Amino acid sequence: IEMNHAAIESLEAIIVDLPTIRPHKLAMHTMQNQTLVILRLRCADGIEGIGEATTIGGLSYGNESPDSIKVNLDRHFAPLLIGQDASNINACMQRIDRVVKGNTFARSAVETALLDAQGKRLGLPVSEILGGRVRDSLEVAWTLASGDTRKDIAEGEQMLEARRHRIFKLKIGAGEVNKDLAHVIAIKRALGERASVRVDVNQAWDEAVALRACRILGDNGIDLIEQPISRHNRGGQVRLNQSSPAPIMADESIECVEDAFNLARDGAAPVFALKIAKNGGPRAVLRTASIAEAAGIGLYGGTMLEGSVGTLASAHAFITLNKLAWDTELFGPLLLTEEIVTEPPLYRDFQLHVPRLPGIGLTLDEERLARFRRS
Ligand code: MUC
Ligand code: MG
Repeated sequence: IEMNHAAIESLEAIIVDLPTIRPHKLAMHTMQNQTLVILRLRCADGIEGIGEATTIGGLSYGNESPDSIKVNLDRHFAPLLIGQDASNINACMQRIDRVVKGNTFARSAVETALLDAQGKRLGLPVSEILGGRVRDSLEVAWTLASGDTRKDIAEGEQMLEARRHRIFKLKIGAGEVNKDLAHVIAIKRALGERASVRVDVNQAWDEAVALRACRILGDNGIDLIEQPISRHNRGGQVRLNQSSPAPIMADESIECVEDAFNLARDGAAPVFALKIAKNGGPRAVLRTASIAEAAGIGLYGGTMLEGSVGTLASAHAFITLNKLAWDTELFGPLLLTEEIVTEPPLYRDFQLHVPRLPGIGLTLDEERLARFRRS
């Protein structure tokens, strides 16, 4: 029997609570802080891979919560992986596929940790393990979500001035629709042609409201409308896609790679938000990107507001893509006031710069991790 030098020895899932710079208001939840799940995957060759599974607002966004992610990693994923060869990522992920349904967030943490470990083992960045990067940095949007029009305009102006962001996404849908539209139009008027202004409705409208609202948004210079109606109303998404003057982006509609295929087949959206957590990891999200590319659908690099680990894991996948027509929103670490890695990701001149270091290129700061982990 051949020696398995990279046998997986342990998986440790750690819940981390971090403060945010301000409340972040979404249609279904207002974030007062952010909770990350950090995965440490230790191998017999002394290599440790790290991954992250992070969602928004407990169970208010998706099917997995930080608590369920940790329990499922500990009880269901770990026994499947311990003793397996960490250097064979295909074999490890296929072993999970055979037993585990859904749970793409937890799966993404595992796939990220395996890629990080393999990168460290071979001395290569994750982007190179994924076939090679075609760029070193990504344009990053910022979300204006203070809940206050004047504060949002001031924040947008500050970001333009600091050359940090020139694409802004507004989170609407929680309020009365006419008020929301007035909020968006006021921000677009203030920022004008200096910025791309987009909205994310997080499924809050019904089809009738969306038919009218999308027209008004498009007529007022809004560049992109993200997930205006429920992921369950596929017919409505197809109809809206035919009537809206501004392009519609699918976000919640994609909970797995198969959803992406079905949306593409139905002609439900001309733009897809790519999220590693909703597809099952950096490799899985590239399968959704391939479906989109084959269907002529534009790509956008999305986020679940992950910390540095999930953000750079996403970035390593996105920098391998030929074209991100709608850029990215990989700003998660900038929403947090504290870091749990030694060298935070670098944001400069509207871009996130992706390090050429082995793995995802991050080292956990043990002292900070100990301080912010949930006991
Ligand atoms: C979402 O729905 O896209 C991404 C950016 C942000 O502010 O919220 C998220 C989630
Ligand atoms: Mg969204």
